[in-house]
Amino acid sequence: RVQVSTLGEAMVRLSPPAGERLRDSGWLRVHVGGAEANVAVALASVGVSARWTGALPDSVLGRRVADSLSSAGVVLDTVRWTAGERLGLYFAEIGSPPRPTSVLYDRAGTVFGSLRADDLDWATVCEARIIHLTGITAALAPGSDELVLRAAREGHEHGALVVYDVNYRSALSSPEAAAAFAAEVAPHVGLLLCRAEDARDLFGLTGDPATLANELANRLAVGRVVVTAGADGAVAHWDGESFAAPALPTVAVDRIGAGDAFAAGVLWGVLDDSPEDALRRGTAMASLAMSVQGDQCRFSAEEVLELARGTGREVRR
Ligand code: KDG
Repeated sequence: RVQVSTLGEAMVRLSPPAGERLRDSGWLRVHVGGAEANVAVALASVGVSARWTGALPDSVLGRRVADSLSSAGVVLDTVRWTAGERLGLYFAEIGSPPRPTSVLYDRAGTVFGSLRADDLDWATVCEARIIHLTGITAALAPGSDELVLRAAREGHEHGALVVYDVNYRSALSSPEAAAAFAAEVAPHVGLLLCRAEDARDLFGLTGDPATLANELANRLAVGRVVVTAGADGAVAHWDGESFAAPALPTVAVDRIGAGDAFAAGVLWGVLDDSPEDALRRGTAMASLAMSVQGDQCRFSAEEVLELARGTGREVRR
């Protein structure tokens, strides 16, 4: 049994070198991404056992994704391998002020989009303390919403804590559809993660992050809600109590995947039953993730905890 089980689409990301634009760069660097896979990699890197479930084409690209995840220690025993289908791709131009990061998806008709609930062995997928799901997966293709709902229901029935990260992507669905799906999955969810801007744009809520967390908990009837507010840190509404942690300073080299690193830190704290550690580890992992290129956060527990504790001492290796 692993500690955390995640389900979602993994993709290859292609991005020009820092300081170059997609429209005219001659080089594209390859990274592996996918929100749920990123969470699994970040957890495995700190020593928390993690499984990623998804679908991969039986091709050099599918194997490249699998190699990248398994090199971090992620368990891949439930992955569905299929011949002749395509892997999702995306192109990312990493911004640098004043130029924002921009993303272009090429993920229509991918192998993950044809994955259906009956293709998976739910007893194995749910053999975990936590099942981590996101709104990205639900919005991928017709039928993907059913897959996420089934995962949440199965996870709940198998006694796992179901974590749902709203993780809204405007390229995949409307705010109304994302809010409606969050309400549909909520009865199975024990911990909801949501960006402050998504709480405002999807659910029409107002106020500071702590108010947003309380309102979301009431609206969706979920006992634990964590709201992230970028440079303003993160807050939690946790079984009726409130907690907060500031964002840690970072030089953002690449912001993609920071939210997944945050989610991994939160899950790690949840496993230790500590909302304070959840927020501190989450903000530490988000800031570390932003300091390196690529979607995945591959820092050791020692590196994360050192930052989370604020010792700030120089590490000599
Ligand atoms: O959070 C990072 C993800 O956005 C990235 O890895 C790609 O899963 C992805 C997505 O759907 O945007």
